[in-house]
Amino acid sequence: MEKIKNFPPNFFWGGATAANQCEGGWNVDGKGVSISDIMTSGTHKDPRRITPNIDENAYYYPSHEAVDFYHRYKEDIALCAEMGFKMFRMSINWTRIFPNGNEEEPNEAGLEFYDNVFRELKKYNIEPLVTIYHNENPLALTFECNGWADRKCIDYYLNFCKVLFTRYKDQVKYWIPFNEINCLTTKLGNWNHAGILHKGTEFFTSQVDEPNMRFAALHHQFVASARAVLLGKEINPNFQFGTMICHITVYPLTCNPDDVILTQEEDLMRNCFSGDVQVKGIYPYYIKTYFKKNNIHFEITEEDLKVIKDGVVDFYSFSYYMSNCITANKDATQVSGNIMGGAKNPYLDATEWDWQIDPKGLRYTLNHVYDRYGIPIMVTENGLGARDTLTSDNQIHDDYRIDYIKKHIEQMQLAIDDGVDLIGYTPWATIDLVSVSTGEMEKRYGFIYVDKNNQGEGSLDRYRKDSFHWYKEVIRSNGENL
Ligand code: BGP
Repeated sequence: MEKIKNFPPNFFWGGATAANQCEGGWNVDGKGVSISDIMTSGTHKDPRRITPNIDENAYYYPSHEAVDFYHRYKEDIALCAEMGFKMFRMSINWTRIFPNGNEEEPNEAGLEFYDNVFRELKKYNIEPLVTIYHNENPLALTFECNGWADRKCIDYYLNFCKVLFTRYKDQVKYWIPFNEINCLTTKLGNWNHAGILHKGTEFFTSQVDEPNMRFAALHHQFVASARAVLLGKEINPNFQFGTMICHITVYPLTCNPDDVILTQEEDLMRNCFSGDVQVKGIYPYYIKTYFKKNNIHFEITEEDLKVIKDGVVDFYSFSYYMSNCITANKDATQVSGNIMGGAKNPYLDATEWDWQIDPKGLRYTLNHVYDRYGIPIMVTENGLGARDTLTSDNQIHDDYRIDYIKKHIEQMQLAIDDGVDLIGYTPWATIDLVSVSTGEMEKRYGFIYVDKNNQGEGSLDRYRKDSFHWYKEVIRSNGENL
């Protein structure tokens, strides 16, 4: 059948990053310590540890140097421009601006760093897409009020937002208040999404769960997000705000109605709940029932509900890496790596980290989301984590990454043809950086290779991968030449 629609002419082709995973410079120019700075390195089998007692000799902390974007942003942005980027997704490290999160006055050196980054992007006509919060909570707020468990954090965050909106009102138009806000619907989100320290433990941990606290933290982030939207629009009515949902697309493993019902529950809780709050401005019926049945209590004021209703976002953005199969059958074979578990899908291949690769699921998801919300959509993360090899003549032949991204772009094209209003694609990641789940450097996602290994050794030199040249042509041809 003939295609009706192609990628629109002003489509935002680009790439994504996050401050804590690429900047490094963790303690320079007045920067404070963030919760990501106290996460040790780890491996697939031995997950990252998180300790507030920084001991440089005992542990390796990947974010302390990361890939040194802090000092190399000019070189990196020039490479993005060479690929033809229209959009660059980045986050602002809260602790560069407010080292402890609670100061009255911001740290000028931190603000200047982002002035410089925006100036550099502007030079090449690259639109910034700024995540205000990407796991960079100030550690001091953990000690002061247990992070987002306390609603005090909302005011600190708003103060941070006010400084950003005022300072960058002419440099930045697109904002994402929280990265993957819905991770707090599972215990996975406990540590790096909310900065909550569990009582009686020396460590932050994602193994201990306290649902009351977790859902309270999520609620505080919803209120903070809505207040940020309202405040931002006062400062510049042209600002556009978006969700950022870690979209875990779910299928019933079989047509057994028990599997179908479970899948629906999972979709509502993991994906729809946060989207419904941020896009529709409501606390949906199913979550109220869930809270009642599971005895979950935390404070929701009338004022909170009003703010949530008024402060809805303008676009829906999400990360898409995989899909999960859900089943009531306890004996079904499970996948080890999929975020939030799930049963093995016999029709799909998986990455080395056992994330099930499902390009068609992206088209399905885009239609699902557009049907539910009917607002513009951006895919703000999608990509393949893989071990790359640097050849003796400094080449990286990552045809597996090209294959992954190509297949996902094909499905985005089909979704656009279906009628979905997709406006941008910023795959993860622009450049190799520190992996969140493992802390490894060698789980690479970038179009740009960085010479650094899991132990933190390497020259930090940048090299163009084969995918770099390929993506450049994709952008040049506006998605025609895949
Ligand atoms: C998302 C995060 C990113 C990124 C990505 C890949 O959840 O928003 O920060 O890291 O996942 O995950 P990982 O690094 O664990 O492979």
